[in-house]
Amino acid sequence: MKMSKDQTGRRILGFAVVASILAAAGAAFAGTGQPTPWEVTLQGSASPVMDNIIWFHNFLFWLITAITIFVLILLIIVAVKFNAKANPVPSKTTHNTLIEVAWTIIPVLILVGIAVPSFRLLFQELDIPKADLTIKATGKQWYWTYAYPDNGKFEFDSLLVADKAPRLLGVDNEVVVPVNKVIRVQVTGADVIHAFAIPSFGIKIDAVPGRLNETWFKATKEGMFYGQCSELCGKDHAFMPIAIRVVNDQEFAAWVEAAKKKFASNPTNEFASIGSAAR
Ligand SMILES: [Cu+2]
Repeated sequence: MKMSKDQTGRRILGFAVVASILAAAGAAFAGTGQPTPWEVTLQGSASPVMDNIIWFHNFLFWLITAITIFVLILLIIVAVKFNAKANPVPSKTTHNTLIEVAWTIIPVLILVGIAVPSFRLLFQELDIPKADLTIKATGKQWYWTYAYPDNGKFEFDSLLVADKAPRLLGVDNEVVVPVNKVIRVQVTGADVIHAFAIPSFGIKIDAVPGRLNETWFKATKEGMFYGQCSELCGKDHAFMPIAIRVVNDQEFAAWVEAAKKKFASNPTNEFASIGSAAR
């Protein structure tokens, strides 16, 4: 008996230690806009939505941990106290009203407790605030095309550059957006279904041909943030990264002016050609 109690204690301690190490490791490696070696949890947040996704993830993690430990303790008690050797004459008890009411009500309360922040997060993701800037991302086999419909209507392709860091995430033309501004992202597909995803901003939305999907993010930190196409879309699915550079307002304005000139002659630029025809 004594040995078993020690074992139980040690098991619970072991579980708690592993859980704390995982949480600590997650905290230690968080904070970059790209995957890092030995990363064991979500990428660091750089948007209000991702802040809440991480909060919700941690909330569920500890809730699940508590429930799992509780069930483990019950199982251990049953196995130790009520095995045939320790308890040769079993009790004939069949019902206990208090326990039956409790094991119905408590799980319901737990589910309601999960549902409230879950729905709050869902509404935050889907209810797009008034946008400061709109960008349009079109998934193609196998690269992305970006347009800035309210900043000179230029358009450009963004392709993987094989030897550019970070590996498999570096591109020739990065998306540039201003910091602390609500960016509405319109997403569509030109050929097959792709998906536009940036972990640090907490967004992932399908790029479906013939359909215009919308999502949004507000980058709260300057720097580079990376994502990848997240829908199996063909042989180079793994080689169409998304690279977003978040800059301050002045840098963004300067970039827009430079981009208007740089991409003016882009043959794929339908907006520009419409604009020049009108002129
Ligand atoms: Cu794709």
